[in-house]
Amino acid sequence: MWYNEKAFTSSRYSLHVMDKVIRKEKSKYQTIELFDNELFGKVLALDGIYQTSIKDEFYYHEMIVHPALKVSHTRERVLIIGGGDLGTARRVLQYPEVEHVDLVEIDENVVDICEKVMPEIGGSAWDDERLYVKIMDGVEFLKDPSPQFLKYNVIIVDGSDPVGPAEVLVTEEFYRDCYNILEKDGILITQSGSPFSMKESFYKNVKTLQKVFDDAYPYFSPVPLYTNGNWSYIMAIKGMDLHPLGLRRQHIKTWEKIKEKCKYYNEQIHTASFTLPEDIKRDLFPEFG
Ligand code: SPD
Repeated sequence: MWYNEKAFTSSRYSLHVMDKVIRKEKSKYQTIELFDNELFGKVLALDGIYQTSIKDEFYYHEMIVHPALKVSHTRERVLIIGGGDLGTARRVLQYPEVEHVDLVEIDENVVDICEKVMPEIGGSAWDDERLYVKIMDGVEFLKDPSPQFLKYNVIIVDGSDPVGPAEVLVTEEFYRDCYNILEKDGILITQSGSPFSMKESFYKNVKTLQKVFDDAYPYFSPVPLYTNGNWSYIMAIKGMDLHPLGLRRQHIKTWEKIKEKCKYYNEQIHTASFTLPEDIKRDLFPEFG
């Protein structure tokens, strides 16, 4: 039996299902499916779209976390929107300077299934006392801060693809709310889909972030589970003192330790990932020539 990804583009990526679909359930928000594949191990799909797998998750999770945490000046407080498998949280919590992480996931069932069926993705994050998992809509969370609400140094938006239900996570209003709860010199990272098959939404996303933030830089990496070549992310910066290729002297020691835990990410990958392909440079950054 083969699983056909229900991609919204005109290409589909099929994966062989070993034995049978391990779990399939409809939550209040989406259809959650888990199956085993020879190459990827356990694979999680939401509404028919692959999200993550045991064997390749490090490509995506290392790239959505380390570029921000490496260049940020301060990293005490981090907000993750989405990311119910805890793969993003696990990487954030590798930094000893991180004191508090709020993870806001809309779908309780995703967290529950991931904890029971693929706990390896979140690893030690499941028991880390610095992590606070809140089951609620990320958009609502930003609108209704608690009285003790403190601002964040880094926000990571680890949602589904920026089309359909997750479209609210790429609006100007959502990004303004994010900007307002970031500290000065704060960083937001979002995954922004395939720069090839989701080009239109990717371009729009970059432009919206450039408008709301003081600067925004796309970057790229391969994710074997995701279709159509490279995957894109955007780093948006509040304030004028940060640059995606910077590393503060006081963070060098931490970085040396983090590096040992990575399987994909390193300094060279970091620098190379911000290199713009010619078409994107021409379309989005013509001033760079
Ligand atoms: N094409 C699917 C992109 C999904 C991105 N988010 C995945 C969540 C993994 N933590």
